Amino acid sequence: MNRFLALALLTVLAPFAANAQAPAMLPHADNTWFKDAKFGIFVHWGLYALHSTNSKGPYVSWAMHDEKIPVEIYSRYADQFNPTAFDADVWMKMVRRAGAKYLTFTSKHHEGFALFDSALTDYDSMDRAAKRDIVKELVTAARANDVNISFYYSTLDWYQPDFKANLPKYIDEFMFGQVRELCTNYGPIDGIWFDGEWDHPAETWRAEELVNMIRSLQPNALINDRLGKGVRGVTPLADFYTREQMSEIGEKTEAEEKEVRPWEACLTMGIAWGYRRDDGPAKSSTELIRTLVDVVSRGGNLLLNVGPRPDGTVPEHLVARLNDIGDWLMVNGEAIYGTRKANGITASSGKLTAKGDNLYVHLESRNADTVILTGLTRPVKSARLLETGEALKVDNTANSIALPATLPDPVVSVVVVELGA
Ligand code: FHN
Repeated sequence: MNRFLALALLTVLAPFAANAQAPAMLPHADNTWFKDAKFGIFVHWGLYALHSTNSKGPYVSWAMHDEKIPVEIYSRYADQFNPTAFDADVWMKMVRRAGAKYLTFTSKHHEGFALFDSALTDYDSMDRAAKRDIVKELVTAARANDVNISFYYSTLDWYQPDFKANLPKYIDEFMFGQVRELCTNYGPIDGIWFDGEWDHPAETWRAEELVNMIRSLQPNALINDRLGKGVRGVTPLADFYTREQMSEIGEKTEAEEKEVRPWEACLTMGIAWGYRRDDGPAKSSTELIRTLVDVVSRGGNLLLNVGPRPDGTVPEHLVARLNDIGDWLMVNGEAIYGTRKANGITASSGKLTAKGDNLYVHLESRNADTVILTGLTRPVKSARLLETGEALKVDNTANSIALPATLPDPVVSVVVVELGA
């Protein structure tokens, strides 16, 4: 074949050859349940809970790294981790009592210890002291309590020798293998929450193949954006974007403004993600409820973290805060669940959510006699306090709503504004 013809064929066929290599990306999962749920509970639990008794670092789940504990020493915790008081049903009832709709659980954190029965290692909760498949117990309890469940999985692994010695082999055999186990052995799941991605680009992690594998095994599972260095909040592979702690939650991003993807803010109540005996003063229930309202008003979800003790119990001061949030949601959940951003509309005070014909004005305090709405394209039909049902006077010329002398809830009071045709 002469060179000219070969070149011509190559030019014509090259795009097809390239496509033949790149796997056709499977469709994104339906994210409606996630956008409606608004509030989830994050649980960080692993061997680091045991180490917390003498950890000095702010991130106890990083103790092995920060305190330079040799693997052979740290891994001894696997033969001490025996959570006799762990009851998955108690956790799920805690989730529901908080008014949360889903739980995201650390199936394996950076320490490398799997809280599920993995055929790829005996460094897991089934093969060591606990002799339990924690993930399996949580999935069973989640289904029994109508709680959606996602698995956090750290691609970073301080235990597996190949992570340092032969990363491609670790990725191909161990990481892909364990994610496949999580997507195969526990029935339908609602999400995979990757973490620990920051040292390597998405190509190194083979992110497209990984996402495709998950979608082929779990078509309804939502996948987050921690798929490679620098792709958080931008990768089109993800079903939702993540933010972390108050510093990131405060940032308004273009992706948020343009609603490119749903987003989720994960937050600790104290300092550490995992259990830490001296975790310092936890955020108040008021701050947590107001953070939930802020995040939801901007189109996001709040994933609020607890770090259970080594025995499987959750510190009481954290449960108390979850119950306070649940109490507030019992009264005001209509203004949170299933809502969306009130695009194009602003209120003279408070934060807005929208659902159907209603706008919800979330007021932390009463700093004026009225609330004025701008950007409305429909007239205000009526207004009332959500908690008490008290009708509020409406001025349709000014699109203003008169507030009562005192608001019912010192944390956040909600005004329901019904819009006319
Ligand atoms: O290093 C982890 C940390 O322990 C925790 O799991 C958070 C939760 O998003 N993620 C990493 C820090 O960004």
